[in-house]
Amino acid sequence: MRKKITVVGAGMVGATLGQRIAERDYADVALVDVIPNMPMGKALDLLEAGPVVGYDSLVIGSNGYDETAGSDIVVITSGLPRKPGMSRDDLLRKNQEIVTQVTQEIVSRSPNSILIVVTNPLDAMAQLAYKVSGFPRERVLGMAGVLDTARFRTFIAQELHVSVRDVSAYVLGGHGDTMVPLVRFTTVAGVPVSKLIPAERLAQIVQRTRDGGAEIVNLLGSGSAFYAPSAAVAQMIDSIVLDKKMILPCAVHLQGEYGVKDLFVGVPAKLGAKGVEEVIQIELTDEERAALQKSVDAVKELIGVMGI
Ligand code: TXD
Repeated sequence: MRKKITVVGAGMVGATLGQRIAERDYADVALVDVIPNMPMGKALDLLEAGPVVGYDSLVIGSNGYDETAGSDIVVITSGLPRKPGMSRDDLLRKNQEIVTQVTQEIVSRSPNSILIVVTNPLDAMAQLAYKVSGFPRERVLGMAGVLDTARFRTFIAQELHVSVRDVSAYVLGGHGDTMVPLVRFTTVAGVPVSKLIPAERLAQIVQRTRDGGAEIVNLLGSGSAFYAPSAAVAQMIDSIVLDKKMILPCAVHLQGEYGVKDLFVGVPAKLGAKGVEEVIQIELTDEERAALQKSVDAVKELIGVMGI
């Protein structure tokens, strides 16, 4: 039987992800949103693209959760954008409410699903979904690292005029400001990037990667990035649905790895049919360890505000 993938939040990331999944033709898709009829409209539009593109994926939209029952994978993108006058903490609490409610609805109908959290602040929302769902850590993860490394890889490929496929990069830590790019493990066709790009220039590229989300927000004028984020989630889903066992940077519940306990932090993880099948541990330098600690502290602070 075809797999079933639910995407909660049929906004920019959610709907684009729905399209990417449908086009892969390996799963049916359910799109859920609170805006009346909107997910039904997007789902029907995607379904009607099937004959032209050549996929048979069934795509359904809903304002409720009955259609999501028995999902194999559920992606949570639902959330609010920050509005004028809203503090970071107000937004955090609002998204806490949304992600809590969504997770409860999902868990009651798809108790064996794998949850992939996308809503920001990413690491804190993943922790919340983990706590609310009661799922084992194998089945709750957050998307951020694949996007951050994709940005890093793009800029390196541009700098060196090489294929993006030849650039592999590692990013640890939280999403955004506290991200820890591991330049030591970043290579171009196997050659360490530090041998190809001068340190000063590399530092600029790292900074641009850190600010990657803001750069897009400023250009768009309203809303935030969605093509690269949805592509990143789709790659994680590929590895799970096709049991590819790719090692991808994801937010994972650490249980002692990297010296961190009971906290979601971005680390390289092996993704397969069971979800997170292994957390890959690499030796860090003191400097990298200190940078990771900053990430850990930032996530802890948000969790403190949420009171979970
Ligand atoms: O790297 C990453 N993790 C990220 C995270 C990359 C890109 C976007 N990132 C975050 O994902 C972003 O900061 C937001 O928190 C989410 C979704 O971003 P998107 O750009 O798709 O936002 P939209 O277009 O506003 O879509 C959110 C949808 C919107 O249609 C709302 O009506 C819906 O979520 N929404 C809900 N759906 C279901 N249930 C509830 N309660 C709900 N509340 C809002």
